[in-house]
Parts: sequence; structure tokens; C-alpha cells
Amino acid sequence: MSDPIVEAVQKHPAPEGLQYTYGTAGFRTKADVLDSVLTRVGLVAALRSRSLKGKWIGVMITASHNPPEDNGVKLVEPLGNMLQEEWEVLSTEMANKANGEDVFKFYQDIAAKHKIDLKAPARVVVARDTRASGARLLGCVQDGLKSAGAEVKDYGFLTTPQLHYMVRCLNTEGTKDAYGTPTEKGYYEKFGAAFKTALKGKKPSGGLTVDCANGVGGPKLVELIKYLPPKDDALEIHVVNDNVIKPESLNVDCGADFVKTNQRAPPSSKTGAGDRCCSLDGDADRVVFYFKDSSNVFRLLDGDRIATLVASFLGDQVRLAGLADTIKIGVVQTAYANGAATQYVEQHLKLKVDCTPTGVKHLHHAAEKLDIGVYFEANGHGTVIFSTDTLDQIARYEPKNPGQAEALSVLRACIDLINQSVGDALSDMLLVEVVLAHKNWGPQEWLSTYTDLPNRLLKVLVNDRTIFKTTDAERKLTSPEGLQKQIDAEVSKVRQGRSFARASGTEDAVRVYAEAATKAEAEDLARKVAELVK
Ligand code: 16G
Ligand code: ZN
Repeated sequence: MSDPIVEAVQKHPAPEGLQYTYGTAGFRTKADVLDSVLTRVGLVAALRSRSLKGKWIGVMITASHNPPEDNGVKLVEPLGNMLQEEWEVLSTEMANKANGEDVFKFYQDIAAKHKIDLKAPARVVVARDTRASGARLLGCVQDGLKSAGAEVKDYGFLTTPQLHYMVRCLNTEGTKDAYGTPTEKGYYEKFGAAFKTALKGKKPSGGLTVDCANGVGGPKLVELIKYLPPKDDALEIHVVNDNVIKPESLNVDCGADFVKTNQRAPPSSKTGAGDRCCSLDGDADRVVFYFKDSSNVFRLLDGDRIATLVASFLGDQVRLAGLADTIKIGVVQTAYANGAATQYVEQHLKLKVDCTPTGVKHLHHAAEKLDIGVYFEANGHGTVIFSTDTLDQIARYEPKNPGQAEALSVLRACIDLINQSVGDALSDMLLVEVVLAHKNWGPQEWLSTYTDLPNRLLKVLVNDRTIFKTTDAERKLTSPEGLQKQIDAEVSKVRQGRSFARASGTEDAVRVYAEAATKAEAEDLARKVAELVK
């Protein structure tokens, strides 16, 4: 058979004996075994677009915080959401088809089963991060897309959230929900202008040092800065670790994952006590803040802290605008959220907290059910989403006095400043700066809102992680039998204890988290639970 699809697939044969899975963040592994997967992903993207009558679908080539030799790919739905679960399963099946005929047959089977018109237009947007393997893998996707007759827009290098933004803009262009201009300039103009309006002439105290993980976020931030108000009037940003000429330095001893995992600043950091810093990850969809306190001790302000800061600020603005009776704010966290953060939101901010399994899509779905849903993972992935009703209300509301008008205008600017298609490190970073400027806070005031419970995260290597099954948003194990009872017994022995074990979705390991009233108790609890898991 000489269908173009068969030819494209045969050009990129699958390595023998490997099994691929579309996981929490798409396909992700060593870059040199991904060619065949990328070509097949191109076919799935074309089908997905056809199934939606030619809506734009996104393909992002990135492995986020993974080492430089890895790469990966994920698909983006028309409004910038993560791929639907049913299509994740189809993608996995497609990626594991070995030869051209099998792929071609499966392509046609999907079309038949889902009643997809193969003559419908297929439109796909592609972009990649700065990894050395990106150009080659882009070629593999292109081969798949071309063979399926898709129209392709290649944006070159983008951060993951920029790609999500483009997809949403392209699909809403000319409608009442138009999200923005689908160009890089459009992205910078939108977020730059919103930052200026949201600041309301307030100036963040001191500068902000941004560690870009030597990834694509570096050059994009440098570009964004050109669209922000001049530094003398607003924010002075110092860009560090933005070396994308040396792709082997990506995520090495820097970036959000390094900082969060090691609980320390990048070794190259030269900032002084009290200086505000933040780190992006390799594709700029995660951000964590940190600083050295007056005793030179490293202090982390992670995703939990961003969520509490933003929720408290938006809550204030909604109240000041006179909308508190009709608009309810909620916070969505995972089991990794520090117990003190959860308590602060529930008892101090008096807001509802939902807990979901790990992975952005779970938090996003839960947040979509709220009027204003603030969702962040402790690791710095997250954003805020506003329901259509809430957006309408905020757009239509007539303020009754100047105070309400002021709050309303801040709220509207925040809506523009927040990338609602997905968590965006650059947009989240500007949002945090806006809140700190309004509150006239430095990092120490932000840290002082509550005290984290000491905690410990361990990675445990086991024979078979698939036997670890959880319920209650991963907070309890249902299998292996009896294990949860043993964990409960250990937890009950320490003060303010909490612990859970879950199979990682990205590594062959089980993760154990424990927190308690003191560092010694938290560490001891984590060790004991890890022993039980082994
Ligand atoms: C992926 C997820 C991230 C999650 C992490 C957990 C997305 C875009 N990324 O990186 O949200 O925190 O996996 O990893 O959903 P783990 O399952 O290995 O603990
Ligand atoms: Zn990332």
C-alpha cells in the first residue's frame, strides 16, 4: 500500500520492545526514541481537529523540567485545555502501532468509530522548547501532519503556555469570546497592558530576579519586558539563567524543579537577603518564588503560597467591588498542599478548598466548576479561571461608588493578566507582583501569613508501582490491602501528622509525603511510611 500515511510512518520506524504511554504530561522520555511517536501524534492531532470540524489543535514539543537529553509531546484542545482523556487513550494506542499498515488501519478505525469525516479540514498549531532534539522531532510531526493533509502553523520556539494561548486565540478569533491576537506580539501586548492597568500606578518594592532554567522562558521574558511599563515606574526584572545557546545547560542546577526539590536557590544565585527571586521551569508553565531572610536562610514561596496570596487578593477585590454575594471564590489543591496552607484558606480566608489527584488537568476541571477557581500545585503549576457567568457579571456590573469602580477595574485587569487557558509562569509571575505591589508587601510579609508544617517527600523504588491504588484524591491507598491501616497507625503517633503514598505518573517509583508538627517527626514519619511501602 502506498498511502502517504503509510510512507510517513515507515520513514520513522518504532524502536523494538518499547511501550509508550500518554501520561499526565503527554509522551515524555529520551528524545532519541521519540521519532516514531511524534509522527503518529501528528496523525492523532489531525484526526482530533477533523473530529471538531477543523478547530485548531496544538502540538507542543517539550519535556518541561526533565534533563536536556529528554523530550516529549503533548496535545492541546481548542480552548487551550489539556487533551480529552478518551484521546489520550487513542494516542497511546496509536503510538504503539509498529508498522505503516497498522497505523493506517487504526487511523481509519478511529475515523469510523468516531464518525470523523476524513475530508473535513484539519488545522494544527505546533511549537517547541529549546531542546537540541526539538528540530528533528518537529520534522517527524510535520511528516505525520502532511501525510494526513493537515494545515499546519509552525510558531517555532514558544513556551508551553504561549502555545496554549495561540490555540485559544485562533479558535476564538472574531467571536464574542475572542481571547487575543494569535501572535507572539499579541501575547506580549495583552499581558503587558494588563500588568500596567492592574498595577494602578503602584510600584513593586525592589526588583525581581527571574531564573529561566536556561530554557525557552528566557528569551520570551526578555521580549515581554519590552512591553512592560518602564522599570523606573514599575518593576525592575533581572533575567538570569537564560542561556539557550547551550541546550545542555537546560534545567541543570537551576529552574523551578531544582529549587522546589532541593529547597535551595540555584548555586549560581547572587542575590542578597530580602531580594525577591523566582524560578521558571524549562517550558515556563511553572513558577516558584523564594528569598533569603535576614538570617540568610533560604525561604520558599511555592504554589501553595501563590494560591493563598492570589485568592486573598481576588477575594478582597470582589468584596470591594460589591460582588461578594454573587461571586464565590474557591481554591483547588492536591494532597501535596501543606496542611497549614489548607487551614489558612479555610479558616482565615474562609474560602472553600477542593482536593484533586495530582496533574494539572484534574485541578483545572475542578476549578472550572467554581465562579472563580484558584488552582495551584505546590510545585508551581497553576492559574485562576473565571466562569463565563462570572466574566459576564464583572463585565456588566455598574459600580455604585469610586471604591467599587477602582476594585472593579483591578479585577478586570487581573482577568486579562491571567492566562486562563493554562498555568503560565510569566503571567503568574506578573500577577504575584501586582498583588505584592497592592499590598505593599515584600517576600517576608508574604511568608508571614502562615507557617508551613515541616514536611518531607521521599521517592521509593518498588518492584511494581501499579499495585499502589488510591482513593480520596490520592490521600488513601486501597491496595495493597492493609497498607493504609499501617500508615494510619504511624500517622497517629505524631502530632499534626499526615502522610500518603502514591505511584508517580512520570517515574517508575512511589512517592511518600509526610508532614508533622516538627521536622524530626515529619522526617521520621516519612521514613516509616517509606519502609511500609517497600
Ligand atoms: C506532571 C504534571 C504535574 C504533576 C507531575 C507529578 C502536568 C502538565 N504536569 O509533570 O502537574 O505535578 O506530573 O509527577 O499535568 P509525579 O506523578 O511523578 O509525582
Ligand atoms: Zn513545565
